[in-house]
Amino acid sequence: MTTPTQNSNLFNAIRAAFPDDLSAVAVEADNGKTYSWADLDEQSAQMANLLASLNLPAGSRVAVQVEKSVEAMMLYLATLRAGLVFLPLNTAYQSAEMAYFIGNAEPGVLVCTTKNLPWVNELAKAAGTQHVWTLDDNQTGTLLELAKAQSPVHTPVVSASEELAAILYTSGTTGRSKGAMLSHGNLLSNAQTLKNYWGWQHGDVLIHALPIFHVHGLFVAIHGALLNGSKMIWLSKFDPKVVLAHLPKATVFMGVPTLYVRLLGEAGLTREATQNMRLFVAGSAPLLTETFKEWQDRTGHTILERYGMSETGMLTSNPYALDDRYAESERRGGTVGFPLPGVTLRVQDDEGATLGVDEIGGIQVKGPNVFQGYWRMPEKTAEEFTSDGYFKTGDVGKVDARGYVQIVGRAKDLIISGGYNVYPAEIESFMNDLPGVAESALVGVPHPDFGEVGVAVVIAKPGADLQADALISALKSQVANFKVPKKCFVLNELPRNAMGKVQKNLLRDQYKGLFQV
Ligand code: MLC
Ligand code: AMP
Repeated sequence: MTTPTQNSNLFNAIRAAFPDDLSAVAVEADNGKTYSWADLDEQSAQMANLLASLNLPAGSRVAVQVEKSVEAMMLYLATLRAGLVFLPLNTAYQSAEMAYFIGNAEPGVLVCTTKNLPWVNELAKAAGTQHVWTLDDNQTGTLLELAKAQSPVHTPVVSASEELAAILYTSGTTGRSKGAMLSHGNLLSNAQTLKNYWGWQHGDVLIHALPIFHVHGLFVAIHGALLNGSKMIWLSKFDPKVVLAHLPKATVFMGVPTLYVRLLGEAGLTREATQNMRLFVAGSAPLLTETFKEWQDRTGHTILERYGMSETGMLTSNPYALDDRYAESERRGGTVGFPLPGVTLRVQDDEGATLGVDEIGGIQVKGPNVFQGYWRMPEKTAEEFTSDGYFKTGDVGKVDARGYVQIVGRAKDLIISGGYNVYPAEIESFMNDLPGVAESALVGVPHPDFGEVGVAVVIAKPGADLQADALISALKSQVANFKVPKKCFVLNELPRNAMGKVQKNLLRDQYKGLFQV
């Protein structure tokens, strides 16, 4: 790696955007606490000094599985400052899932809740992790106790643009989860692009209602507000009534489609309630055109839908204002808009031929936001790139004559439920290991709240008496709750084609009406 001539540490750019008045409120949390810009600076400096005091090798991972809190966000900033690699983990992951992540990432530091400490300690021991700290969502834990003793002044480590800032685990269609390695340059370029494209402006206030262990809440939302020196209204959990109550004080809201569906369920969602708002952004899963239209009717606002993924950050976006690269630039429901400035996007067929207008194929992308590869998986990384350097997203779509990108499906066997990804292969492997199960299949079917949910079909071993409820209970103790199938059916056999492949399309068709109202 070359010696960096300038400091591309993402935190530097974030810190440079802090307002001159550091005593102003940066975060207003729903527990009644407020944090000034000076608080963010000094407390993240203390945590960064604590991390630095460990003298960990460059590139060490800081794995974090904690409830959402402002302190958890400061730990992210501290990790950037210290030049280490942030590795956020969904709080829903259970010990069996965590064992894989910890074993694979071999973090130098692990931060968990006090409640999980006993089993996390065991995992840390097995992975050779020396430092295990706790952080709870009530401003307690050993991390904060240790950080308090540190200096509130810290100069960010000099980082090259290609040095790693974060690893986000994203499951594979087959096999285990892969850690997508994101560099300071990946994250910063994407954040700056979005700041301009979405017209972030002085006085903006963001309602932050998403979890902070995935791209949407951690990068798109937090970077957006911080790089604009904007205040955040920090909600530890999404509650439509609480969001409604904060709308008059805010200008920007970001959510997965389920959040919009739930807000639409509130009678208080009116033009009046949203009149102070400048921008509603949706993404992480398809936004139904009904939701898009109903939102327009009820509030007068047009949701801006964008598309992205862990490996790439944001790739496309409907326009905020006129996009002079295109003749028409309105926000169109059912599309994910145009490739963001700096992103090159093309659609190819299975033979590698680039397709034309309205032709459906695999979406491939290139740009400064595209990740550095999968952690310790060079072969998997190579498989996901074309010979001319495009990343294969696994999404299927088309580009219309006006330049709008539309996603029509996924080549990857993936269910997106309420914005969380569920990989059938992973759940099927857990189900196949349950006593009495011969084989199983998981398919995604439409759901009015979560967009899509998993439905399981299970075949018993000869002589075994399987009960659907018992299977669901058994799964609940092994995998994150959002991955548990919402329904399970015990059948005599799985539908297969002449090649012996399970015909999931037939199962999807059979169960598509299960949750429809
Ligand atoms: C919760 N449950 C879910 C679920 N969330 N089931 C399916 N899918 C989900 N997403 C279930 C739980 O298992 C539980 O069931 C019951 O619902 C109540 O749990 P809860 O924790 O109280 O749920 P709730 O707080 O209502 O959460 C729903 C939600 C949450 C929509 C607010 O799922 C959420 O925050 N989703 C956002 C995910 C996100 O940020 N994605 C961005 C990924 S980044 P039981 O049976 O156990 O009681 C990405 C890239 C990009 O994709 O482009 O942005
Ligand atoms: P993740 O692995 O969590 O980063 O999820 C990324 C995937 O979410 C993408 O590959 C898409 O399949 C999906 N996705 C994100 N945004 C959208 C969107 N606006 N519409 C449809 N799918 C989306």
